[in-house]
Amino acid sequence: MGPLLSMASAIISLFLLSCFGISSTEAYDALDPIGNITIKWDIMSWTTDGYVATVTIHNFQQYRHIQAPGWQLGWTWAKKEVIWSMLGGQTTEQGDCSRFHGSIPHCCKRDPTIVDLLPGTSYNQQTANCCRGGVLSSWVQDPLNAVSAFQVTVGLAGTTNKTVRLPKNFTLRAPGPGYTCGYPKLVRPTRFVSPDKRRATQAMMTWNVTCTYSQFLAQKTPTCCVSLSSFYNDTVVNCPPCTCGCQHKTTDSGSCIRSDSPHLASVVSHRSKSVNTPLLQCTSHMCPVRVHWHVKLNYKEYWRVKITITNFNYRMNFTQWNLVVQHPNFDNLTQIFSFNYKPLTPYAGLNDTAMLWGVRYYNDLLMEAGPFGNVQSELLFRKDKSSFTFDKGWAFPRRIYFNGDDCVMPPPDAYPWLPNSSQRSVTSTLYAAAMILASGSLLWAYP
Ligand SMILES: *[C@@H]1O[C@H](CO)[C@@H](O)[C@H](O)[C@H]1NC(C)=O
Ligand SMILES: *[C@@H]1O[C@H](CO)[C@@H](O)[C@H](O)[C@H]1NC(C)=O
Ligand SMILES: *[C@@H]1O[C@H](CO)[C@@H](O)[C@H](O)[C@H]1NC(C)=O
Ligand SMILES: *[C@@H]1O[C@H](CO)[C@@H](O)[C@H](O)[C@H]1NC(C)=O
Ligand SMILES: *[C@@H]1O[C@H](CO)[C@@H](O)[C@H](O)[C@H]1NC(C)=O
Ligand SMILES: *[C@@H]1O[C@H](CO)[C@@H](O)[C@H](O)[C@H]1NC(C)=O
Ligand SMILES: *[C@@H]1O[C@H](CO)[C@@H](O)[C@H](O)[C@H]1NC(C)=O
Ligand SMILES: *[C@@H]1O[C@H](CO)[C@@H](O)[C@H](O)[C@H]1NC(C)=O
Ligand SMILES: CC(=O)N[C@H]1CO[C@H](CO)[C@@H](O)[C@@H]1O
Repeated sequence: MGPLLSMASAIISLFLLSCFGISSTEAYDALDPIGNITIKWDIMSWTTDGYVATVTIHNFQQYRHIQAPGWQLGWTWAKKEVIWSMLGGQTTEQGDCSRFHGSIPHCCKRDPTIVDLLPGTSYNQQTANCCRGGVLSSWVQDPLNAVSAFQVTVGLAGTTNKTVRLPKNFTLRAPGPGYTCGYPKLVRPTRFVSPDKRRATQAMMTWNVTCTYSQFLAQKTPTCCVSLSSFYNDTVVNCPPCTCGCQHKTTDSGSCIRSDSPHLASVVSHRSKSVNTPLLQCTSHMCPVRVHWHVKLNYKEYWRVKITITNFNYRMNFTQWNLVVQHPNFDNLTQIFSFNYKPLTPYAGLNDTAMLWGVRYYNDLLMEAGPFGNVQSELLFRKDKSSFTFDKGWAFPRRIYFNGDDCVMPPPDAYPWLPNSSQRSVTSTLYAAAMILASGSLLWAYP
């Protein structure tokens, strides 16, 4: 069964490559082909030695978000510009301002790094869309919070649209690597329409910078894996061993703690170490996150899947997590329980990909490892007689992303089999059919 699946995906990739002329080394995501983060600079007014600009970060990515501790934006000034003051954001370092007397700039570095302010910042330090600790929601989950903004007052800069030099070398960290930003491009000055729509103003000058994400740049090791099971076979196919690392090492990278360890409570509550170093529960795969796909029930017209996402990191809560799942039956998804759902249709006519995420205040927080460190949902699919089968691993997902990162699947030849599907004999096929019918009729009796 394995070769068929991988052949199909190879053919699809080839098709995408030839149709869209994409090289696989580029930062390109087939499921979100135009996804990007756009940084827009609007010069709102001129000052005696520079300008005041509003910088807006729009997350146009369907499912990739930036969670705490938030984004970090950097650039290199073209000349000797300084930042006199900021609202709604701050630079991480002031740099050397020793040449200034009297008023001291907020930042004198040639390559400043900006971070968002924290929630609860006093009103006189705020701007619209600031002060969320650098958290940017994904476009699909929460477009209102997919934007972040701050204001900079720039000095020793040009004071007309002919003399301003655009900053160079934009960098966006989330806060780790992964994003690559292009050159700033002058665009038509932004128009701002007043809330009552009776007056429009416009920026003096506007430029855009587009940043795209590449998982390849972001990290070397995977962070998520997929395990599989089904009602028709007792075997639970676990994540491949050592998917995200191997335990047993004494080094920090392979360290983990057993969930039954007597020291667990004290190690977990001991938070003196950087909050960002994961503390993993020991597993054979050592992934911080596992997605389990269980083919649960078979009805006459429908079939049912249970998805469980488990967090194995004792030091991480995932807020606003999301899942992207590819399976050919998503075009006939009938019902989904306790998760939000939106079809992703990157290509016209292809409706096999779904984005799933938690329900606000119910399960949008995937808690740290432990008894509450999981979220689950069930999906009900309507069978399309022309394609539906439990054979050849068809009922399992083709691809899963957690928070935009690819989850490693078990090899297709390890998928749970239909009983005796290896021997293509009439009896085994009949047996399989009978078993499926039997379970179907049983389930119909279920209320
Ligand atoms: C960035 O995303 C926006 C919104 O989807 C899209 O209009 C724009 O063309 C994208 N930019 C690039 C350079 O892909
Ligand atoms: C510049 O970015 C804004 C959003 O930040 C977008 O609405 C606008 O279309 C972009 N302009 C161009 C020419 O890409
Ligand atoms: C600069 O301003 C002039 C008019 O004041 C305008 O014609 C020109 O398009 C502007 N250039 C840019 C890059 O915005
Ligand atoms: C661009 O920024 C990166 C990282 O901040 C730095 O390593 C690189 O030297 C910079 N390039 C230029 C031309 O300033
Ligand atoms: C996760 O959230 C819970 C409840 O809000 C909190 O008690 C716990 O300290 C958080 N854990 C981490 C690692 O932030
Ligand atoms: C994709 O399938 C879902 C579930 O059947 C349906 O609700 C949605 O309208 C479809 N979308 C498109 C673009 O066909
Ligand atoms: C499944 O969805 C496709 C495309 O939306 C539709 O043509 C087909 O009739 C559906 N099948 C069933 C059994 O509902
Ligand atoms: C269940 O699937 C496994 C492959 O994961 C296979 O080795 C085993 O024989 C199957 N069990 C039955 C009863 O078919
Ligand atoms: C249920 C069933 O038919 N099981 C058979 C599967 O095939 C093996 C031999 O490969 C038989 O021993 C089982 O009885």
